[in-house]
Amino acid sequence: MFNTLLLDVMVIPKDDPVAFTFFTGYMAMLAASVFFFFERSTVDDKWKTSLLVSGLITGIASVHYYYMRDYYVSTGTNPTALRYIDWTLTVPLMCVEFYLLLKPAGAKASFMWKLIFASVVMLVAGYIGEAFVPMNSDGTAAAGASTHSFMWGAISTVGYIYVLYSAWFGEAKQLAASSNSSAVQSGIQALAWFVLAGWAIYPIGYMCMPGGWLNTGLGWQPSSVDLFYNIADAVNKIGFGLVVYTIAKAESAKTAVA
Ligand SMILES: *C/C=C(C)/C=C/C=C(C)/C=C/C1=C(C)CCCC1(C)C
Repeated sequence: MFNTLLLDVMVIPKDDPVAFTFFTGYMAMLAASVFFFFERSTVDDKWKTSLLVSGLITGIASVHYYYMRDYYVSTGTNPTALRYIDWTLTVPLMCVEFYLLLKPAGAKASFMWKLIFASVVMLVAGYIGEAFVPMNSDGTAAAGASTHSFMWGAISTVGYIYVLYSAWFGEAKQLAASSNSSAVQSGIQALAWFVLAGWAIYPIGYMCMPGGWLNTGLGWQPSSVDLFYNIADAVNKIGFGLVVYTIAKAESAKTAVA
């Protein structure tokens, strides 16, 4: 009886950075949610929804990480489906954050829906590219794998470029420019950097899978897909939330003085 119990204990290999980042990501994002939820009471009413969404993003991710770390540690394979379910919920919420921040500057719901649509295209194409890549039974890339991952990766990138363009030059940028708050302007600029530098980590991970360029070209292991995704998730989800928090705090301090 004792033995069966022991079998349920998960073993984290001490030289497995993927497992380490699954556990660290889980804990860090859980802590971030607690932080955002509690800090909500310290900002003006109009910022409370933004902080709620920040906490939801890290909260949803941390629950997924709870399951993904178990999945990874017990099977040694990539939890692709859980990963994309997580993203399909959290990335549209990041688009909602853009909208909430820019609403006082005149952002319309259509602005939000366009961003959400682009992000869903990005994720659905990425999922097809990753989950249905032709593989041999020994886990190596089968014929057509490179074409498959390139084609779906390219479609996904179109969605990504739309969000990137909006943040740097398009609608998001223009709305921020018409905002009379310098906190909102610099905040949107910071989010634009996250979309450029932080989100760019994901395609790097994607290219490590069998058939991907970094896998066939540099021989990078498929397990490093998750290493890149785990690092990127913690940076982007907590970072996005902190930018929103900083804006909310700065703006609330202004009204406190006025
Ligand atoms: C919290 C999760 C976030 C911010 C996830 C972002 C994911 C991406 C920006 C993924 C992008 C991809 C491409 C641009 C091409 C290859 C396939 C993807 C889905 C990895």
